[in-house]
Amino acid sequence: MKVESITLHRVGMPLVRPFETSFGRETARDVLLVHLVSDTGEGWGECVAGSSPSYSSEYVDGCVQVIEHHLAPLLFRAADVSAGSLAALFTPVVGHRMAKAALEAAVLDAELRASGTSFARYLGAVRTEVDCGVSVGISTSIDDLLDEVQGYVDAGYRRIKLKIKPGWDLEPVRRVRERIGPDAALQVDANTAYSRRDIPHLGELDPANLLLIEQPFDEEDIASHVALAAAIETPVCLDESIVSVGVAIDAIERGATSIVNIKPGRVGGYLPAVAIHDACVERGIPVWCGGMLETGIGRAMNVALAALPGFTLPGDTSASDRYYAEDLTEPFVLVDGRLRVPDGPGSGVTVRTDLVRAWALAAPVLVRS
Ligand code: NPQ
Ligand code: MG
Repeated sequence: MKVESITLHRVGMPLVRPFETSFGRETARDVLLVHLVSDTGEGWGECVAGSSPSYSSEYVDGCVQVIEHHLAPLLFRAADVSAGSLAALFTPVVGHRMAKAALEAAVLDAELRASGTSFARYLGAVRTEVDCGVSVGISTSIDDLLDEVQGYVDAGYRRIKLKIKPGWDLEPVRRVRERIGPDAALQVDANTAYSRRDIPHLGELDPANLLLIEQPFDEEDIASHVALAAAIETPVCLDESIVSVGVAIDAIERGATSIVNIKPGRVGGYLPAVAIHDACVERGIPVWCGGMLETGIGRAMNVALAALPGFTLPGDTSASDRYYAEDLTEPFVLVDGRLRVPDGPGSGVTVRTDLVRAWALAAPVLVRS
């Protein structure tokens, strides 16, 4: 395709309840959308960066800058753009994977809509529905946490993930385990809040019989995760650290991670995400699809990815109403703890452009050649 224009929309999505992690508390999702127009049709992509550089170094204003001034010009200059050509086309720009992934999603959506192919089919999905888990934020009290968890259990979620940090770990985990029973799937996510000297403390989570502990240490500190994995029973799972297929293989081979969280935004797109999936399957490493509080646009694509054969653990691909009272697309609804994989062309969902306009935080940025 020939890319004709890219419009960047910044939308403020109110959250149904504040979401607190070890790195901060969010009451609204400040989301960047990419609307791409080409000679063969249009596509939408969602950028997973947050408004501040706290989950990773990327953030919305930075993504707008790098897309407008560095990535979009590469797209406009290319005679023929396809999703498969983007890795090579974007090599002049180092890093900025979330910005690249948002453009890749829009290119893929346009390409697949034009050929009448779904994301699921294109990526290699083998399921028509996916098991869903839910990520539960740090709460104001253990009683409030137990109430929130009970609500998700009642809604049918097949796995609970608790956000933890120093001072909010052993006791909340113990109480939630007691509430949901010994066989319920439970895991924790620290978002890098601990350091190597906390290894003995993290070992005290072992009796909770967790599926995994996600990213306790710094993104760049693979060695401490190796040490933790050797010291405790709970499987270690990396999230923030896994930025490429190379890092994934390195972390697996060093024994830093025995399960991998795959987020397309973090790794530069759906094609790199599939490459990591394939590398993990080859090495017998289970994967699951992470979440970044996506609207229906990113959620639709994530659900398609989560239908690949190596995604054997429930993901953070929750229903729309976990985060939003009203979604930017038709809502994703949990049925028996699962979401249906969209099968229409492209992402298979329709963007509600009236809401994109109504909830805009800034004037759209139109970029063209
Ligand atoms: C994680 N997600 O697995 C992330 C962290 C996260 C569902 O737990 C704005 C932008 C808010 C990015 C909140 C879940 C965010 C964000 C949480 C990422 O580590
Ligand atoms: Mg995480």
